[in-house]
Amino acid sequence: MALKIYGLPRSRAIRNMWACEEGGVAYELVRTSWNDGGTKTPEFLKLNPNAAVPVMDDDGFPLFESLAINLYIGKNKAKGLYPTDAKGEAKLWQWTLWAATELEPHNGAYAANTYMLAPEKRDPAVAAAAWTKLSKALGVLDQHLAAQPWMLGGSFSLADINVSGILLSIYLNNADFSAWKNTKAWLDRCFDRPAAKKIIAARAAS
Ligand SMILES: N[C@@H](CCC(=O)N[C@@H](CS)C(=O)NCC(=O)O)C(=O)O
Repeated sequence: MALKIYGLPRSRAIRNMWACEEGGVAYELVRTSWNDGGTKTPEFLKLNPNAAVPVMDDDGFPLFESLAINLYIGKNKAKGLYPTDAKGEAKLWQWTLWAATELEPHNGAYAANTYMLAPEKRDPAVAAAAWTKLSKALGVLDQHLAAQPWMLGGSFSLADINVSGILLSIYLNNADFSAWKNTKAWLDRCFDRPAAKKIIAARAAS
């Protein structure tokens, strides 16, 4: 049975779709929205009591949190995305947790108050404060990427998906990354990959 991903291409489920596409993993996207009560049904809440997408169901094994799902897919299902040595694995965890804590909250606040919320609900001051905090993290990322083309060194890995996947939405909505040349070039490289183009097309079509 194909691995099931509950969510929509215009949600964090896109990170899991990307990992599956990159790693040659067969999956079924079970289209589920939080806007129509889809995440509040008793069946859904058994899979994810947080009433949020994505959630994965691998033949009866449920897992929530988009980046944890990617770590599971990368380690157990995908080909060529997960480091084969303990130190590489630790660096993947480091960057994944960094992305979840240092990027995700500021990225979300910036996106919500720049283009996601209805115009009358956006607060430019919150957007500006979020961008300032995001800038600090982007500076760290830029310095890291000055020395190597991909997050873990010479080749693309799950770390690239987990970090760049968080920035995908603001990238597609014209956030200005010009102050971070290495990061901008890396984002261009990440999102120009065939698997990334496929999920970006699915997002645009949805
Ligand atoms: N930390 C969670 C966040 C999940 C999340 O907030 N998902 C959004 C869609 S991208 C959602 O389902 N929100 C439910 C709601 O707003 O009611 C993850 O990365 O999976």
